[in-house]
Amino acid sequence: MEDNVKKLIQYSAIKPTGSLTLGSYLGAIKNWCGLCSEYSSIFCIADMHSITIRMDPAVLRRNTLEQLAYYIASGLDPEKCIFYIQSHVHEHAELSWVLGCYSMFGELSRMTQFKDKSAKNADNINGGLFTYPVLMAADILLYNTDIVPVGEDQRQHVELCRDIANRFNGVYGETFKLPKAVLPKVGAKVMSLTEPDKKMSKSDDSDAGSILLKDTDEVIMRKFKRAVTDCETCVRFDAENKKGVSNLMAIYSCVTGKSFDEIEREFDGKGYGVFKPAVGEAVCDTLRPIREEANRILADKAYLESVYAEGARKASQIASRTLSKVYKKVGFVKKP
Ligand code: AQP
Repeated sequence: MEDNVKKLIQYSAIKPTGSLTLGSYLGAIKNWCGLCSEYSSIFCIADMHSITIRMDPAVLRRNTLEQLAYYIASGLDPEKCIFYIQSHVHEHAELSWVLGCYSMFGELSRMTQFKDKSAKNADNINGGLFTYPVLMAADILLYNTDIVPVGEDQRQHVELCRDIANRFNGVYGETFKLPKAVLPKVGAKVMSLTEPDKKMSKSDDSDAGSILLKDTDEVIMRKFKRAVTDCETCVRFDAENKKGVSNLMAIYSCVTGKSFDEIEREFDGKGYGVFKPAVGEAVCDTLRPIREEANRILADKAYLESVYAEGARKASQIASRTLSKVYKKVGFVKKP
């Protein structure tokens, strides 16, 4: 990180609620990789965010390590980026409490994800689900973040983070930088293959609509062959009326770099029987090397531990400076 000191900072996180999907990769991780040379980079595995839904502790532990392995296997370099596990840096919880006192009930109630998750987990609408965006604001603000590369679904939370930071700065003077959400041009919202009205998510009850980064080629091909399309047979981008096909085109465009026009020409007159397996193969070619590298990294537990231990040390250094500044501003007496 030494030679990155003067660069702007990119910060992002994913919660290990399940296995990473093609959505997490195209909407977030791939974008992170592209920005790494330009930005000083900090990436978190947000395990604290994960317990807003009920998680089996063993599964959460496994997902956390698996996620770190996939970050590295996707091309993010631990020598150049900071990777850490959120619960290893206690400042997140502490800043979250302070920021909660500058977050309004009304604005938190308006968060789309809170409404969606409440509907999905009607028997467990807990306080953590409600204050999730406050913890996310703390995550971002602790690291003097300039940009937050996220998918479309997280844009609203980054906007709220700016509002909270602005409010705090208004009361106590310039304390937090105001971060900006950065979204990929294509792939900002990858939809489910079986229900193209719904976002592809890691915590879906059924994984038929989601491509997991750890899926084998065979499973990926099967899922694409079964992807929902429409009763026409032409490969044409129309996000309103041809949701399934447009989603497949967006995926194909992301993994091949081809424009929608090029894709339409490539599959002109060929029908979905040719198009769907072609998308599947292109995705297999992208994910195979990542999966193989992640499996290799996962087998080396000592290496993984050294990465997240070093990451926690570096992250804590930055986070503790921000928290001390905040504690001083609000009037807490300095601990001797
Ligand atoms: N389908 C998607 N298309 C584009 N981007 C996506 N992201 C997630 N799914 C898609 C982006 O990846 C990051 C994941 O962050 P997260 O796991 O903390 O939040 P999430 O958006 O709630 O992701 P999931 O997969 O839907 O998780 P669950 O099922 O646990 O709620 C974010 O940048 C997100 O935008």
